[in-house]
Amino acid sequence: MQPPSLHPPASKVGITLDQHIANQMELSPGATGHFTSLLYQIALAAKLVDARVRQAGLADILGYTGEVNVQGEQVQKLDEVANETFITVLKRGGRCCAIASEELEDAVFPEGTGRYAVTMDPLDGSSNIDCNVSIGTIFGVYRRKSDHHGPADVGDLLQPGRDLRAAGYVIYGSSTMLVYSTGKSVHGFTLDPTIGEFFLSHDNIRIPQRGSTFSCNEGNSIRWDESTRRWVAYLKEQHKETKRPYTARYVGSLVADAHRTLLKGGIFAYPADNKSPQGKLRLLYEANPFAFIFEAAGGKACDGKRRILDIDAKELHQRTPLVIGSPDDVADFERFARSSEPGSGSST
Ligand code: P6P
Repeated sequence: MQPPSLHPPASKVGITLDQHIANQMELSPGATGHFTSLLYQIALAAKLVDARVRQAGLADILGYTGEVNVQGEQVQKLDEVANETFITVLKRGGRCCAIASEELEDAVFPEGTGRYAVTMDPLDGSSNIDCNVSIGTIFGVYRRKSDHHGPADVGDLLQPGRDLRAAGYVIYGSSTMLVYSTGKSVHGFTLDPTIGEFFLSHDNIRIPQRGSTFSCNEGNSIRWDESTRRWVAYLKEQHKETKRPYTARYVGSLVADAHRTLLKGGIFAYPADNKSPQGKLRLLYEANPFAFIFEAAGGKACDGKRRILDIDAKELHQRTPLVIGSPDDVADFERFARSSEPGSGSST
């Protein structure tokens, strides 16, 4: 008996990412194709990075360069490869006027009249690279604010998350997936490495109203405030109607933890603590893109008190506490956070 063909007949071929993006453009009256072209470039860069991630163990690009990035973290070679790949592709594409990257202290302003600004973490979770844990790319796309006949400036990047035009991430895991949203819905595409094409595999992702998993680094609990500790203790209590006790899942790679939470429901939290009073994660290229995606999938995203997408961005590498997940689960977190406010008096 013949094994099933790896390449089904054309009639069975799924929807490619490029086709999906083109279809979305057709739904946008007056679209010029610039935004579509930018998304194609991001997908191309993702494929190029995927190829390098898959080779990393063999091509001796694991390990440290000895450099230290703006975060004060050891830069892994794969970080540099990913950063350079996205910047090169975006520059050549001509649709991007400004780029903020976790790997660069200052913004990059490609020449030309690009109408979009991109914020990105080119390879998030890179400390996990050499132990083969899933890592990822995170990106956000804004419309340019400055006059496109003149030079772009950092104001094109320092926009609130609610003004994002699109956001997405790539997870380089057991398979490589690109998940993106233009605000109304969220779609996932899985890479077929045999032909280098992303195919629609998760159409219109919706997060469950409530989950049964929580994801946070409890190793930090000694540094949390009392309300955060009480929130985790609450999740560990026995209470069938609210699916407690919850299961704990924490990879330590934001893209992996967020992706699981998006698909299965529950909550991911990287709260503030007395070592990182502003939180650890970055607003522009980690929190905002995921907040945009989670809200488009019916979820919620806050810093404990404020909606992430409403936080004003004052600097490129600004940190924020991040709580994302199912709406009921994020509401529980906010209830505990409010209980710590002076005069709250509320019992939780
Ligand atoms: P911790 C990875 O370094 C990262 O930036 C995110 O991907 C991840 O969510 C977080 O840091 C993990 O931080 O302190 O738990 O190791």
